[in-house]
Amino acid sequence: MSGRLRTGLTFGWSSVLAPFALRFLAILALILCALSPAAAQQRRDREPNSVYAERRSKLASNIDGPIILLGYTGREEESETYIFAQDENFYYLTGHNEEEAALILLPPDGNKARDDDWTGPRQILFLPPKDPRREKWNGQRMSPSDPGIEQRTGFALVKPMPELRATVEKLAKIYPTFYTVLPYQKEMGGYPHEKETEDWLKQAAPSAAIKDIRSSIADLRLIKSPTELALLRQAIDLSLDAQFEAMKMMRPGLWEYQVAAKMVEVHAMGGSEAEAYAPIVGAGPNSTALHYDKLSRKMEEGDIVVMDVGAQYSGYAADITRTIPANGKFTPRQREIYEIVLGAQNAAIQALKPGMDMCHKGDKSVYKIAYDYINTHGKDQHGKPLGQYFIHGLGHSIGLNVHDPGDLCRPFMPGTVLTIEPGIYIPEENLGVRIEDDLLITEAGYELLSQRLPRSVDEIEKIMADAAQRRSAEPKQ
Ligand SMILES: [Mn+2]
Repeated sequence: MSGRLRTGLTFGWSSVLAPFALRFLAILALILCALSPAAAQQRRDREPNSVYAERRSKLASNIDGPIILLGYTGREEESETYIFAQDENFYYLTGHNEEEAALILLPPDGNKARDDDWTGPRQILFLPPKDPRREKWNGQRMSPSDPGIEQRTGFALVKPMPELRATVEKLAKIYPTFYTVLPYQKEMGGYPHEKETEDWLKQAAPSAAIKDIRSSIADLRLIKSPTELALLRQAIDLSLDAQFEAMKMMRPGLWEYQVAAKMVEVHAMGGSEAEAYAPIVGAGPNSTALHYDKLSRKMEEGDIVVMDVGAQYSGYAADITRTIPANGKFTPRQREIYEIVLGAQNAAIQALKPGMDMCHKGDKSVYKIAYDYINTHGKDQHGKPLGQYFIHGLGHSIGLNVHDPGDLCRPFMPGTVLTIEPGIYIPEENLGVRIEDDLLITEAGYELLSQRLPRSVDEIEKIMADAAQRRSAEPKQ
């Protein structure tokens, strides 16, 4: 989008600027590019420092060696439009969203293998030294020499990045085991960032065994804190606002990208820093492609439109889908399929409570409840049951990632936030329907966080009809 914007600006300026000035601007842009590969955008909000500190203590409480984590550098991507977003696990433990940082967490004093003279703080944050030249381009960054940096970051000790290596070398003389987030796709070599961290650690502490801390962090991330929940509610609220706007504007003749653009605008104007994922607006045949993101079709009379679009707010992702008719009125067949998906969603939602799961088998599975509902209601054009057209899982955790880490077969626990999103996709009928809502598991059962956005055929048709009436009453431009 900003690529297009930039082109527009250049055209506008070319009429008033002499060519040499344009060349100067181009060179300036190149310099800018080289100096600031990524923009760091301040998140609107974050949790209190005490919450991050508590998480760190919990994580370090039952291990026998230091945890070393490196944040992203901001050089993960060279595109000019890239907006820096911290590595999720690093962010989860620090709330720190700036380039180049590292974290050392030491286990409680009693857990060390050898006696030593380590008497300093057991949670250390490393930040880049102050660089006034770079700050002229990128704005202020936190640095270890800032007055009050400890209170600001919530760490008892903040050291300059260049001291990280010596600190790790010193710790390697005390602890035989180190922990970090190891690459988990072993066969593919893992993500570059995690592989780089592992390689760096192997060099800095060659004698140490390196163990994976990923699943322990994932376990913590599964249960949301009250402040995380508040951020998730904001992301969900903005996403619901956007869905309402999409329902109101929807009509044949619009392009998929226009609907997506309106939804992104609603998110951004409401304070969302980024989309939780690439917007999916798929009409007609595109409704049957699960992650359709080309957005290139002009909506036609009779099209059904799947809109799977979610905002991110202060790092937290919503994930909401509604499926509506382009012209405001479901056909009988669209309505039939829609109501089967809705019935399956309601059946699964009503069964949500601690102890149930989303496994594909077993008698605690809400996936099975949704699947069985779909498979025993309605038929395809050949008289076959519809289960074969429900081709994805029933849902997933959301949080810092739209697909937050979490084992689907693990029993639900209070504090988990997840999606319930059954779907039926019949390509030969150009008919795809998905309905996706976000829910919190509570002690008593669940809370439907996206309650405010209607799901029934009648309510959707009413919203669309009212909006169409208002549109026709407006004076034509
Ligand atoms: Mn989803």
